[in-house]
Amino acid sequence: MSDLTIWTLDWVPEMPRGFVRDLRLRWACEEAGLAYQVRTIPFDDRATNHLDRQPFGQVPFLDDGPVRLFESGAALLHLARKSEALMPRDAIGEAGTLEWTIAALNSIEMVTVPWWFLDVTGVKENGLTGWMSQRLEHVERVLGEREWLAAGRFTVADLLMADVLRVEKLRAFGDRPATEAYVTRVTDRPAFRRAHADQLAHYAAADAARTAS
Ligand SMILES: N[C@@H](CCC(=O)N[C@@H](CS)C(=O)NCC(=O)O)C(=O)O
Repeated sequence: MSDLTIWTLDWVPEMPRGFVRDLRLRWACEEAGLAYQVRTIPFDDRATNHLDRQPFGQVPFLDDGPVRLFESGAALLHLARKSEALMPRDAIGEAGTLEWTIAALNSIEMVTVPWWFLDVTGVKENGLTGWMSQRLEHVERVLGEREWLAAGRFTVADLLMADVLRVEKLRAFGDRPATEAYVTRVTDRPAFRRAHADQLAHYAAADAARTAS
């Protein structure tokens, strides 16, 4: 048995399947060739049934032997320290990977997730659209100039940025050809495809178990 355990929910409705953030950790392990197992907490009562592991009642969280982490970004950086496939070992490449990993979370996802939530509630005027457009245009400019965010190669920063940007509503919003090509390129990687298929299979098996019980 591997020391790495990725924790997620035992079941979710159709809508977030393929997007539950355990996929980020599965994907990183697949890229790095790290063995892992997946364990689950019950979807029912999820807001309070694992607060000792994730203080906001969310998933994913990670065990690496005695090391325990919540927040997908923290778990990804932990995995990146285990494998050069995710983060170069030279100081400049590592710094670029760190800054773009944090940028994906704190400059992009910070606005895209609230924008998406407001959008699905059906608000007539989404007040976050201007702010989000500005951020996405900056990413578009960067990706128009280079293939990867850091170190001239795929890193965990690309994994995270592509995961943030691959949301259908975002892809359908505006016209950003360099970003679209980037998201397609990164999510075409075999490691993403395996992680994505495994998450879908996990929830399909959960459906089957629910039906049987
Ligand atoms: N900042 C957290 C966000 C985690 C998050 O949003 N998790 C979602 C699944 S992708 C969740 O647990 N949702 C259930 C809920 O909030 O009740 C991270 O990146 O780990």
